[in-house]
Amino acid sequence: REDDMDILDTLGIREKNQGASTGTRWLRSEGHDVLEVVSPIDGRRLAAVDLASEQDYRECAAAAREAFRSWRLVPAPKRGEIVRRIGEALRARKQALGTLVSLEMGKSLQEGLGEVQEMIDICDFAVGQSRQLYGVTMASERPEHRLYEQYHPLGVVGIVTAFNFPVAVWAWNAMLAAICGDTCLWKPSSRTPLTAIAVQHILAEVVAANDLPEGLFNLVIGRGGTIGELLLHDRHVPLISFTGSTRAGRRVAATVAARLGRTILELGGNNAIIVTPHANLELAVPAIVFSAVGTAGQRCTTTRRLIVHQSIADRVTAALVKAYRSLRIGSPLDERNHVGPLIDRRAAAAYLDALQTLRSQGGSVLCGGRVLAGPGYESGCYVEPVVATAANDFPIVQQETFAPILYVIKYSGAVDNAIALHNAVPQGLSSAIFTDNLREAEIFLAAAGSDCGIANVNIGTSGAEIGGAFGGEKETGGGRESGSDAWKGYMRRQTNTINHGTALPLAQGIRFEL
Ligand code: UN1
Repeated sequence: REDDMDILDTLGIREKNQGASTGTRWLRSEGHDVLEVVSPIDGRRLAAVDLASEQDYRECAAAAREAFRSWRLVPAPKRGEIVRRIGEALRARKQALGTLVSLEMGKSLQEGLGEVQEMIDICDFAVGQSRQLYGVTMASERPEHRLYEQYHPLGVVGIVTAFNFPVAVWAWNAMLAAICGDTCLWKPSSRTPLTAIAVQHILAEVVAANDLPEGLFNLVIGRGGTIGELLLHDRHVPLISFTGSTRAGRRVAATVAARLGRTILELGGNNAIIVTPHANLELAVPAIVFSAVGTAGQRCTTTRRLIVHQSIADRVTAALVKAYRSLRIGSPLDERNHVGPLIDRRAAAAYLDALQTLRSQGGSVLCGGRVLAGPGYESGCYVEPVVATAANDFPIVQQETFAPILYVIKYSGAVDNAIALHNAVPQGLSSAIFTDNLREAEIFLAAAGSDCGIANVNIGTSGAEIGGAFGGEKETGGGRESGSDAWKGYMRRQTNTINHGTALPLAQGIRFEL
């Protein structure tokens, strides 16, 4: 407990914290709401935050616009050098920040540290990318003309993140935005404000040490209904990158589209693993368990459906139930535990609701199903991971419940039948197949296979590396973040035609003579 308080102190978290900052400056306006932050581990109060006011938002937004004017002129590799230093600062704080992620959000310490590693990885990626903001040169149809394209900084990027990856998803966006010459306005989840404040303190050191403009990285902690709405409607914010539920994402998409702004949307997933008769179950079973119960089922990439061939369904289910019975549930700071708490009691209530709905729709729970009480579980946020039987078309199975509930669905016949079930949900984030059969694997990856943004073979649905583009189709929103060419989303493309001749030929052979 004292150690935990030391960690807060090391990271600059005080008893009471300001909820808005332009970099090194923390804003203090009058009349704001106070948010008490409680750990889902044991219900203990960690600290308080003064939520940003409308005035604070306006100050941060103005600072972001002003900083953009100079930051866009800094050569991209020099911007990369700053991101490299941010990566160094994160390396130095990995243990403390990873522990705070666990304390505030409740994921296991291993996963908390992994989340900070994901931040460091995207910093490294962005440093390299800063020398590779490539546009291409095309062949002009006109003589003595050159046709090419270039990428320019876009402006202020609004980043709205969720509680489940309170810092990594910010880093995916902000580190790319930074090398692209953009400035950032970050609205973290109001369920995980302290990790955001800790990151802002780390950034402040880099900003101060390198004489960077105030307004490069801005933080505004407030409620969706107020600060979120200001951000969505702000016509000086050309891009909103939003991670959250499909329901909230619809509102974001509509609001930003109405002002013809851009969005990157990372919304709900309803990820499945297909297990065929050709699967190596030694690999499949632990992969399914990690994908389904890791982060207590609160990743957007969590495996929620298992589509298993009927000939092996009983064997796989029995192995899963056995593995689930051996899971240790408890404080995520104790490394012996596999499963920590859900984010809050509301999430635990939603878990119970989903199970009740499942039963009423004809499913049955094979193991788990209780919210735990008693010593170690006083916060009321710990739940037993569930394996349940279900049909793919149950309304509850069509929906994302942010809790460790795995629906086992049987298929018969060829792999095409499994793929048909797999794709028959509204969401399209991540997917996987376990098979050692080449044809099955390739059918799953081909055009008529998985309809998700991520499709894996012989690994689970969660735990993507930062090097690939991350995102999904259908109700997942279509956005791509992190690796590959996701950086292009943070820049504006310009096509340039240059005439170095002495005549004025027109395209399409049009003649226009004066
Ligand atoms: C999320 O759940 O919002 O692929 C992101 C994964 C992590 C990121 C998940 N690297 O599971």
